[in-house]
Amino acid sequence: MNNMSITRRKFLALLSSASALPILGVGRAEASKTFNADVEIKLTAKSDKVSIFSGNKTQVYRYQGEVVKGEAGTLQTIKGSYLGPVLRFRKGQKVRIRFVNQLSEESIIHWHGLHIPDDMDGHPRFAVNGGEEYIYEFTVNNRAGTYWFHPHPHGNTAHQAYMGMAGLLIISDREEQALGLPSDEYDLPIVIQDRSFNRDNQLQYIGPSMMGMMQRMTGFKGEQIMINGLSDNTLSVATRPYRLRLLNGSNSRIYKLAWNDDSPLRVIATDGGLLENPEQRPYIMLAPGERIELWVDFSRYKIGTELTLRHLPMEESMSGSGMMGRMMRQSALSSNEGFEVLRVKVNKRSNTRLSIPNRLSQISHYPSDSIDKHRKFKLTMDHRQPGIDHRSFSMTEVSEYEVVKFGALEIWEFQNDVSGGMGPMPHPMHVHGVQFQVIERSVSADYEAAYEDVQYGYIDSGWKDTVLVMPGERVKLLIKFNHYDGMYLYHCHNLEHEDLGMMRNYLVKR
Ligand SMILES: [Cu+2]
Repeated sequence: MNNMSITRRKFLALLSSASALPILGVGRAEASKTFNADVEIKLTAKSDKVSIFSGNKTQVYRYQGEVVKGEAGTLQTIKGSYLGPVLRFRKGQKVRIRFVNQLSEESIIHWHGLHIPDDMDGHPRFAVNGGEEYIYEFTVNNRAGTYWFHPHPHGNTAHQAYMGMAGLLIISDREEQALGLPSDEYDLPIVIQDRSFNRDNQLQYIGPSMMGMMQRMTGFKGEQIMINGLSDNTLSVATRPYRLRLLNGSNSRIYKLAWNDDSPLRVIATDGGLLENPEQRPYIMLAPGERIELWVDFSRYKIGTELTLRHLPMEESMSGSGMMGRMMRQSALSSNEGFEVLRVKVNKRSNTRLSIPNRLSQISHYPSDSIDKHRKFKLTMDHRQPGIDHRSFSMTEVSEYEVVKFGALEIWEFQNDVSGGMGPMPHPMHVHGVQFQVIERSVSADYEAAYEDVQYGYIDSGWKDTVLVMPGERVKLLIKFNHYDGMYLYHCHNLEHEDLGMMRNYLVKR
């Protein structure tokens, strides 16, 4: 634990015992008078009970939302779900979010994918204790797209997210609205998570045992798929086109998704919004933290048709469930055998005919001759210690190699050269504060055969903030650091890896 945060916490504790009132007046615990918010919401993190199954209610942690200022549609609660509300913002809006932590542990919210100042980004150095608040104020700068929010306290992100703390953040803009894509009840979130429950309907997570330590090294894998925080994975649809917004909100499970009738998937957007043109794939890879939007036209199916979106069997080395997973019989859902993720019932007639636009948006491409720096980061799995270049997270530490000049255009290359005794592990790498472009992937000879099984499922043509780096793979990203200066994170989005320290700061300096 770092000195600064202890001091800060002690200070806040002093204040709290003195006044017994909500803490105000420290750092970002107070709303700024000069920031005229268009939208203001309150998000409370608390322990709660939800009826997920019949019988006993399930103890969860969840975000409960409330619109303080703005349209009621800013916030959409999913009935019966443990997930937080869907937040809907428009590009250019000024947003204030009052985060109230009513848990008995520290937490902070990260707005995954957004271009916002570093003290708004939910870095763990800003985590607040139970009973404390954090005020976020930022302008929505991003393009239309499917973003999300989740906790980011160091060492405890995986558990809090697992207990239910996550929600979608959907941004719209004029460019997107002009396309007339399916909207309202035809624009649906599909948050995919795996969870394990005991006989009393309570969530089971990794224990503190030796076995637990090993499970952490591979990442948690659950025994059941939850869609949008509900145990029912069935979607009723009409015979018309839909926009499906998929988020892999799982702690560590990677999905290889395909329709059971072999229809190709038509992808219209990635993490950072719309692609230039729709892309077609036989299957798509979706790693923790990644989003993908699909255009699905159900008009060609007869009423009564049942379809499933399945996870296709994956090579052990690519799924990260490998030897360790088998040894521990970690999960009833075998990544190597495949399973059902989403069931779709076509049961409503609709005469709405829409065709998928050929041209979705304009994506600016950087001139490749103006690259300021090429940084390489090795993803390392030392003895019980996942890291980046053999370094692990330290709250405010930035090495010289991690200082970036504001405005620079850089290549960041993540290298998953398998070494050490833990066996091959995929790592979905997330860089905070930016959207990047994937410009090159290569794979070592040892993994070529297994890689053949996943490589057609990548969508690399759009903006991304999280990229899957498979065992033996090297991925080059093009990133322009021209949004804000300050200290941000880059890390593995396998949440157990992240908590174990596979995370580092980088500093953008003017
Ligand atoms: Cu990882």
